Amino acid sequence: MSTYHPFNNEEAIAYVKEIPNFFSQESNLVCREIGDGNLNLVFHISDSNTCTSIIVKQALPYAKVVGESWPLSLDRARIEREALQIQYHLSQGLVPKVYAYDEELALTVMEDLSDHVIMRQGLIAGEKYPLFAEHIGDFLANTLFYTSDLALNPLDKKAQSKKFINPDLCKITEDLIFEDPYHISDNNNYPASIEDEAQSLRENLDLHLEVALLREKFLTQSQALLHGDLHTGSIFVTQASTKVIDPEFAYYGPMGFDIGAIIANLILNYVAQPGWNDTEFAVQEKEAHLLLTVENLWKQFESSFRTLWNTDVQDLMARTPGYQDLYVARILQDTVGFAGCKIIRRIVGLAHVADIDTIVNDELKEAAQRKALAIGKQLILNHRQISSIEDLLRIVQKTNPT
Ligand code: SR1
Ligand code: MG
Repeated sequence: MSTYHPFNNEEAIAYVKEIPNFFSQESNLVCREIGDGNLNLVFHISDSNTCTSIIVKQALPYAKVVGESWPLSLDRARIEREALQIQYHLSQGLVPKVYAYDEELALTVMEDLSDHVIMRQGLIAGEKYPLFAEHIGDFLANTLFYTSDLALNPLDKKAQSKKFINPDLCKITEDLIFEDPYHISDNNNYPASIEDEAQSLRENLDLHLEVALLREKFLTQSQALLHGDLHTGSIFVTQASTKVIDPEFAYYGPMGFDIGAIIANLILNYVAQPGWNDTEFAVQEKEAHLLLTVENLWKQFESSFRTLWNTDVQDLMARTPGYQDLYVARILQDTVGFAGCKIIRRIVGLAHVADIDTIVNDELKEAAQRKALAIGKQLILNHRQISSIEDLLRIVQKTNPT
């Protein structure tokens, strides 16, 4: 057994050569470290003779984005791998297949998805993904329903939730999403040009109250096994295929947190459109498509989730008339509130999104930042009054910076 140390390219090649039935000893393996995320090493290894390829992902004992001063548990590699395996099974392959792993080395060997693109990059390039809403709606319905008390008996559910206590990564979310944007914090990161907006986030106590309620849900509601970081950088796409990656933030939490995360990232791309298109017509066309994607995603989730409930619910009390409607209505309200929190953190918090940060024109970039903050605030402030996905869409369309 090897003791933990971060791999270099040669070690990654030597490791995968030993995986049974994958590469032969005669393979001519080429390795590139391609990790561009905040936390891990990612090695892409391919055989130049056969073009077969594989990914080795290894956790670092600290947050790469900040450095060794921010230590992180290596157990997150186990959590990510176990979440991938559960989600692979529940979503019929909408996540990469795990081929091998080593807990001591905190590494997982998995399917290479290089024939896909990261959805955030695709959206920035103006691409559309016709099957995305349906795929992600189904992914969310299946993974959330089948890991909840609706489908698991309470003993199995508690046994499973114990394996996904993920304190270090939850703490990142608790701080970066639910606390820092509303206070002075060294973690915050925004240009001086929007200091007025940041100050108003710090002073708006009505907003703080709603964020405190959402934070409480994140801290206490063990509703289902979440992906935990479901932004458009955690999804690989082609026109025909969708694959969800990187569930290292997985834990038992409120369902709306995952749904809100992906909707927030579609809205962040929506507010960025004037920065990426030359004509008003093109902006409006892209905006309409993104809002339709949000609507279809929620509708697909709701319809699949209700179908699973009607055919496969195990909890007797969940069959009580009216309960399903109340349950779904609360998921929608949580979704809207969490989406608002996720939008705000990407503008004033530590980690941003390329959809907005790489807009070249400074005026258009600032306009996108201000619009995102205005929408984020309205979603949070109104989330407890939301009763349909159309309510959310209206807020997004009608909200402009003051
Ligand atoms: C210190 S990690 C910063 C962010 O990157 C991840 O993707 C999560 O969203 C986290 O909040
Ligand atoms: Mg990630």
